[in-house]
Amino acid sequence: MISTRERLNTKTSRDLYARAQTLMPGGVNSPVRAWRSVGGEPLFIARGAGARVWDADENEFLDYVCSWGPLILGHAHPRVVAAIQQAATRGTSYGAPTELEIELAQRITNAVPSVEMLRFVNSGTEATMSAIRLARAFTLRELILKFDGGYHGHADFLLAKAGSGLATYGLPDSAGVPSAAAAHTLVAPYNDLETLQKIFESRGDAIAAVIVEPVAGNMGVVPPAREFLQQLRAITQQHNALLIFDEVITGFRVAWGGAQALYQITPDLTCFGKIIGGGLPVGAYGGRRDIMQMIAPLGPVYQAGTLSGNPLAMAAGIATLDAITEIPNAYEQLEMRAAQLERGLQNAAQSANVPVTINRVGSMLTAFFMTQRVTDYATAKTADTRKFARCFFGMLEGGVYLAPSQFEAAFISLAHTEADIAYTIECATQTLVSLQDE
Ligand code: KE4
Repeated sequence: MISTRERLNTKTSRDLYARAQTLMPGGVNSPVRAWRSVGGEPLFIARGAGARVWDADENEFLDYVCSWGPLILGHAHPRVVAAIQQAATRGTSYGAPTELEIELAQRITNAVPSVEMLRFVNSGTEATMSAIRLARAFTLRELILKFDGGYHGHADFLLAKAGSGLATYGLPDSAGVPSAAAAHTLVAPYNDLETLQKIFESRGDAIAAVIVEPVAGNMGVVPPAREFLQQLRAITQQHNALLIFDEVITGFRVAWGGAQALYQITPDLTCFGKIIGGGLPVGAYGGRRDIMQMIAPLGPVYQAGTLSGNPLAMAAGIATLDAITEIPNAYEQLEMRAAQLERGLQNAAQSANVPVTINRVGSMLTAFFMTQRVTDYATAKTADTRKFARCFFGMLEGGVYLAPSQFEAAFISLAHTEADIAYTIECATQTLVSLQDE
C-alpha cells in the first residue's frame, strides 16, 4: 500500500548519501539526481516494478520520473528483464557486429521513415554530438544553432547559453567549455521565428545545422508553437542547413514515429536515446542515407564506441519496442491517462486557488507554478520554484515521486493505471491545499 501522508523514514538513504558523497561528486552520477533545485537530500532507490519504485527504506512511490523517460513500459517489465537475462547468458559484449543491432535498427527505421540509416551509440549526448559533427562535415560549415533552454547532452559546444541581448553567439554554460567552442553555437529563443529568421538572414550561409527538441522537455515541457517546426524546416531548407531533431525524449514517447510523425515534419537527422534502450545505455543518430554514408568506416567522419550496439542494451530496446507494439492502442492509453492527470491537476490547483499552468504533449507534462502560459525558457524561468519544491515534498510524503526540478517533465508509463492517476490527483489536491498559506 502506498505510504499515507506522514513524515518519511529516510535514514538508510541519508546514510547512503553520506557515503556516496565521499566517493562521487555530489554523491551522484548525474547532477539533477542530487535534488539541488528542490533542496533536501536525494532518496536512494532500491527497486522498481511497474509504475512504482521503493527507496532504500522501503518507502513506496508512484514514479513519474521513469528514469527521465526511458521506462515507457514501467519498471522491470517481465519481457525486458527476460530479454536482458537471456542475452547475458550468451555473454555481455563482443566488440563485433551482432544480429541484435540489425533487429533494433530495423525497428527504428521502420517506425521513423526519415531515418534511412543509423548508428548506435551509448547515450543521447553521443548521439547529438555525432550528428552535429556529421552535419558540419556534410555542409562544410561550422556554426550550429540551438534554442535557449534546449538541452542536448553535455558536449562542449552544446553547453552554450544565450548571449546578452541579440548577441546570439553562445557563451559557455559550464566551466571548462572554451569560449571558442561556445562561439560556434548560436542560441535563439524557442518558438521565436522572427529571431530565427534574422539570424539566418545574417549568418545562414555559415550555419551547418539547427538542433531542436521538437517538443522541449528540458525547460519543463514546452510544445512547439503552431507552424514553428514547419517554418524551421522551411528556413533550414532555404539556407541549405540541416535540421536535426533531438528526439532523445520524444522518440517513441509522443508517438510511435516520434514528434516528427506527430507534427508531420521530415528532419535531415534524428537523435534517439532513452526509450530505444529500454533503460539500458543506448543512443542513436540517423537520417538521410547520403548524409549517414559520411560516417566511418564508409566516409571521413570518425565516430566510434567500445560498447556501441551492446547486445544487452539492444535486447532491452528490441523487447521494449516489441512490447509497445503488442499493447493495443498503447499511445491512446498513454494519452488517456496523461489527459486524466492533466485535468485532475488543473482542477486541484483551481480548487486550491494555487496558480498552475500545465504544458503537455502526450505522456510528458509539466505543471509550472505560475499563471502565464509557458512558451519558451524566459517564461519558464519565471515559475515559482519555491512553491514547486514545496509541492515536490508534499507529493513525496504522499507517496508520489516527481522529477526534482520545475524544469523537467513528468512521464506517464503504460504501467500507470487509472487508479494510480486518481491517487496522484488526490495527493495533489491535499498538497496544493497545504500550499494555500504561501
Ligand atoms: P544522455 O546523454 O543523458 O543520455 O542524453 C542527453 C539528452 C539529449 N537530448 C535530450 C532532449 C535530453 O533530454 C537528454 C537528457 N535528458 C536529461 C533530463 N531531461 C537526462 C537526465 C540527466 O541528465 O540525468
